[in-house]
Amino acid sequence: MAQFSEAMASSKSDGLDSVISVLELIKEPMISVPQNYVQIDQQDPSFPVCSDHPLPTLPIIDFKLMVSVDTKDLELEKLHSSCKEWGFFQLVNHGVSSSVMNQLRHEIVEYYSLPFEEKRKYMVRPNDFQGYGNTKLDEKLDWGDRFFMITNPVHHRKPHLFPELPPSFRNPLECYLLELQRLAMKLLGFIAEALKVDLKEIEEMFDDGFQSVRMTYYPPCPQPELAIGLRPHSDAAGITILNQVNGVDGLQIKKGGVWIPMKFIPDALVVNVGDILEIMSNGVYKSVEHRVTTNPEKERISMAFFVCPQLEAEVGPVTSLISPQNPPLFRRTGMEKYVTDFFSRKLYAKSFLESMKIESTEKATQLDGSR
Ligand SMILES: O=C(O)CCC(=O)C(=O)O
Repeated sequence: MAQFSEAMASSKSDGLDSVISVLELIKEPMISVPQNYVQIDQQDPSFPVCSDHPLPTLPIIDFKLMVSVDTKDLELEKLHSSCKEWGFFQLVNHGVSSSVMNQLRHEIVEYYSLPFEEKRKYMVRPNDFQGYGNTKLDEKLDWGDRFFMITNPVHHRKPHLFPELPPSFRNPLECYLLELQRLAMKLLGFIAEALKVDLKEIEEMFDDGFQSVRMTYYPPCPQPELAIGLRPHSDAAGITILNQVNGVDGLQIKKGGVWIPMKFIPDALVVNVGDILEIMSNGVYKSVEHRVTTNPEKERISMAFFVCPQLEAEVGPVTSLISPQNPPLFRRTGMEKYVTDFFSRKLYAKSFLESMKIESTEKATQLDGSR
């Protein structure tokens, strides 16, 4: 565990000067975004907005239909094809208490309206990456104030973050996380069924697993065509459950080389396949690149919950999916090393998953041998 903590501590931000708040920045009237926020990727087209091309809609999975004997098989098929073809779906009738969700929404808005001096207490500290702020990943910055923290195992919680949140925020957040953890375990069970792999193997890996949350506030942006709320990336997790807290759109998913905007469905949660599930399914399911655009008028608030295996688990293709006809596409590695390696890299597209591919390792070994 020490190796994990030390490596994580030295892996990211090098001091408070690299942590910036966009909310603070926009307190001064602004008509153009500062140069270090200009980073829109012009290469991949967005889906054309015109009546000839109706917007492709993200699959919708109804949790109620999945738990009902009469409708389960059909919904499982839909789940399987959504994870294969989209890597994303909207989950309705998920059963997460609406009072907990409403309370949480209210408290997140309250949190972001706290004076900067209050939020400063939770700021990302030197040589860390957990906490509040817009951490500098490279010379360019995303247009959003994030708050990232590890929430499970509980002894990995930073004493100045989760435990120090105002109780009015901390308590509904704790209830929400417990509900999401239960929901995640059920979803992973259905995913195991859909993939036809041993349910126990998946349950044992993810039970009381490594979990984290990223809450993000994307303020209105004076030049949305130039800045990006969150740069393109896939998630390192098993699955991610995203709550679009204030219902403002902005999430886009890359499919067939085109960015497709996702339409908000009230009370739905968005679930996506992460890199670990792509690895475990040996590439059957896809972790898909996504990004968040900015909006000239409205702020967007989201909370992503990342569900991963236990730190003691081994990440790799599920053995029952491997055969001479279907050889492993990804390397196996301990979860602790996986997390450390992930946090020591830049968040960029699917670069981390690429590094896990057997092909690339072999190529690297061959290259090393030829030096
Ligand atoms: O804010 C969003 O909608 C997406 C958040 C996300 O992708 C992340 O936090 O990794």
